[in-house]
Amino acid sequence: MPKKIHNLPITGIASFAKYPICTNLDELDADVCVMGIPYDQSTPYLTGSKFGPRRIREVSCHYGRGDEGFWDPERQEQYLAAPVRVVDGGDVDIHPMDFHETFDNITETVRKNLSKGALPVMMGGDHSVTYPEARAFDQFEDLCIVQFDAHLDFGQRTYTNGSPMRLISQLPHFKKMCQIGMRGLGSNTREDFQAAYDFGSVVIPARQALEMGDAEVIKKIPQAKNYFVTIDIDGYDMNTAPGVGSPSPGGLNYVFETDVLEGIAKKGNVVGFDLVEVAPQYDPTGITPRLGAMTMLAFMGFIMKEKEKKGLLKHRS
Ligand SMILES: [Mn+2]
Repeated sequence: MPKKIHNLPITGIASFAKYPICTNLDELDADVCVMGIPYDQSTPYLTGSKFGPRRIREVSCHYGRGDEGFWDPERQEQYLAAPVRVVDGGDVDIHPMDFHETFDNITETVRKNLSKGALPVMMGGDHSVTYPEARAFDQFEDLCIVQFDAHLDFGQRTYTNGSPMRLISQLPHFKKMCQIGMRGLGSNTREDFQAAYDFGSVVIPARQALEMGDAEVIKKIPQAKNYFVTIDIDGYDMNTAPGVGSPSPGGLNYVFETDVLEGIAKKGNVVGFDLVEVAPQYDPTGITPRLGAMTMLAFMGFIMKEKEKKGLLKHRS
């Protein structure tokens, strides 16, 4: 009998959730490709989210289950089990000074994932990276972007981490938008909010979202064929996500947010998502990258469950 491999979280190379590594994207053959974007040059104040991907990878090793996937005792479902195939595609190449080159690398990398039929799951990095990611989805019709965030990110300082949603609203392939979790001080100006409303964005502030509950929030998200989701970790309350550049009290919680993510996966075809703004050095407890890793795994599970039901997995059992 072959010797049992224990594969503890502490052993091996720290790929995302210990999934196999495939950094040559020409050879990519998976349902999901997780990649890092260690970039925080667009952060005007508290930088550090460039360390997010490495730290998320490290803590995610705790949840390495491989082909067995995860049993969810609340939903009574097995998630991310074989034949679902997940790989860690490494990181987008970052130019240390020329952000245009970095942004082009991001767009090209997401395009490559899509051309290989893999769901791109990108780990920021600061929130500016969502704009170059979003550029890559121009092949999709009836596309809605859903954002979880404390901040509207509709600012006018172009290419900062406070402006990606405004830039995305100017992309011709995004006609629908929903923004969940906005609150409190330091968010965008009244004019920025007006610009989002004028675009037609459905804005659901944090308190309202929590009072409505997940079912009502899911209903308010515009119906679309395809969804691209951007999860800023600071949409969560700062007591569960202190490791961010702009922490905010009065935020969302894990149960609510993952329930809404599940609802989005059921509502339409999720074509990709990112999780951004984890800045580990502000959080000595390490709960922020952990919350990031678990949110990513949960959403990947919900998306793949829907693909499984529709017979859309690449490798059927
Ligand atoms: Mn943001």
